Amino acid sequence: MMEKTVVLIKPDGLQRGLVGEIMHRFERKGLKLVGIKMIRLTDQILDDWYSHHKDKAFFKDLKSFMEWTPVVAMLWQGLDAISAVRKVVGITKAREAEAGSIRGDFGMSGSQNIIHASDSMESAEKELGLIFNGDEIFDYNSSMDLLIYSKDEVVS
Ligand code: 3AN
Repeated sequence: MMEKTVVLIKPDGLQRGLVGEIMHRFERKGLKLVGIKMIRLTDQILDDWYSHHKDKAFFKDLKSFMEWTPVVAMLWQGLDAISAVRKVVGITKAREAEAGSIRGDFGMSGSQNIIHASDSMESAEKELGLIFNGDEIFDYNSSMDLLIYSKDEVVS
């Protein structure tokens, strides 16, 4: 299914100068960039964003970490993009993440783990709504589509 997924380059990724490297990986993978902006996350956004973590001991630290600097928010589109992007990102604890993934190649921490990616259709929809306005999401044809997908995949 053609999906959109939300990726955030977290404050540590921005500070470490990994923005270009991370975008390059998604571009080479064949995902299509349909939204991008820099945004400073607020308590209000993060309470909603991480509502599943609100009772965890690390919640307060997680919020202040995410508010440390602006983040780079991106919307990537592709066939089954949510799971494809999660594979490129790697598992939460970066020091155990598979080599070749972003966290596996660039991180050691389970909290300062460089990047966020939506983990389900529901979270992708929720996160998209928290970050992007309708006019910040772009639908366009890319000539790459015909190289990246077969004809029957492109129409699916
Ligand atoms: P992921 O980002 O891999 O989807 P989640 O949704 O379980 O992982 O966690 C969201 C964020 O919360 C993580 N990216 C990380 O920054 C932080 N986090 C998760 N688990 C822990 C933990 N045990 N200790 C500290 N921070 C954590």
